[in-house]
Amino acid sequence: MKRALITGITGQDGSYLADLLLDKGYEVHGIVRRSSTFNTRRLDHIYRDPHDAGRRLILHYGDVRDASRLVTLLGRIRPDEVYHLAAQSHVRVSFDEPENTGDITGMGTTRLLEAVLMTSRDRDIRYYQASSSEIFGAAPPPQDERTAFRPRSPYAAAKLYGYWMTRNYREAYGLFAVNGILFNHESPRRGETFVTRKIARAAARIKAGLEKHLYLGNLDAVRDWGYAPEYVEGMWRMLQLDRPDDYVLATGVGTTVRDFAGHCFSHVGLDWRRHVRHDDAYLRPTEVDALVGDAGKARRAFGWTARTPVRRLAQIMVDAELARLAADGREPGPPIPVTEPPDHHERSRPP
Ligand code: NDP
Ligand code: GDR
Repeated sequence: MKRALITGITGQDGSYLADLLLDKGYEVHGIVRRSSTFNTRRLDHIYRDPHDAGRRLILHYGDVRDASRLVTLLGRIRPDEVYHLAAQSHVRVSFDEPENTGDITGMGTTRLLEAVLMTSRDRDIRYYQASSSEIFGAAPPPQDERTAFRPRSPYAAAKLYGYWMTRNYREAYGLFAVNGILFNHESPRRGETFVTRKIARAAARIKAGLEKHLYLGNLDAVRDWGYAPEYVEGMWRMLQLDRPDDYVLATGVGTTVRDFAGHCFSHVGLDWRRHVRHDDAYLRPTEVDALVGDAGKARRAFGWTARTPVRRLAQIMVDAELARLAADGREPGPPIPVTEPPDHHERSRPP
């Protein structure tokens, strides 16, 4: 039985990847941060009691800021494949917490790569790095593996450092290490403060009469939004190749935030213009105007293509929000605002 270790298993991608690897017969180990409240909600459907002898999902406390713990876990688990997904992954928050983002998203990668190297002496470990289209930043679309990097946020700079460290461990030590340069991918499991989930959730709540307005920042930003379960399949495929390399995963279609809102609201018979309002708080000190990827290299190497068009993605996400409201038995009541982290006023956009 193959054994995989996933950092960031409690996140959107980690939970879909755990589903996929369990389906493929893997024993799946995940690193979970200790928290005063449950942070394993996305794993509830696959969680099995630790006393269940047949379980194949095993969770361990750990943190990518804690190097010795990573070495201990790697030595004990002895995985065949390591998927490094843990990150402070919110671009806007990275402007509020640049140092923390550098520590987790940047240095966390080096700590894990070192732990992999230290414990892989007599065996091959395959390592996946969750790299990001954000490393292209201000470079005009379409972007692919040969596009120059022009990061525009502390998050993007930290991810670019992780990208180069991954390449360096591949070239310096012969580690089977790949960068998956993934463009935005979304799902009903997306964090509530990312724009697609925020819009889908608000459209459903407004339809249900729970809220009236949705506050957003830059509606002109263009992103290449795909469906997350297809992207974790691409991560796995990259680790099954004969040789390690770096690959873009993307749909190739760009959509503005405005049009994504249009797709979500029209799905529930509403006009987004009547409900969306502007709030400067959601603008970023430096914005990435347009990311649209070319995944041709992944298609040629392992036959990967995105299959879910953006309008369908919006419908899937809104339908999931409506189903959540129905399951909660929610009647129209006092509005619960769609919020972002409280310190979002701290930095203003430069003139
Ligand atoms: P999420 O924000 O949903 O998940 C991030 C995960 O990292 C969570 O499990 C979180 O734990 C964990 N984490 C955060 N800090 C630490 C830490 N110090 N130690 C250990 N674990 C930590 O991200 P996604 O699932 O959307 O993305 C997965 C990865 O892919 C990230 O690295 C992201 O930057 C990258 N990426 C994502 C894209 C996307 O469109 N989704 C596109 C390109 C790259 P907790 O649940 O406790 O917060
Ligand atoms: P992004 O995702 O920054 O692309 O990073 P996000 O959904 O946060 O923003 C996308 C675009 O929407 C604009 N926007 C808003 N964004 C948020 N969060 N809230 C708003 O109210 C709002 N209004 C407009 C943003 O300015 C931006 O242009 C995601 C993350 O998953 C990263 O971890 C990953 O690396 C990249 O995708 C690829």
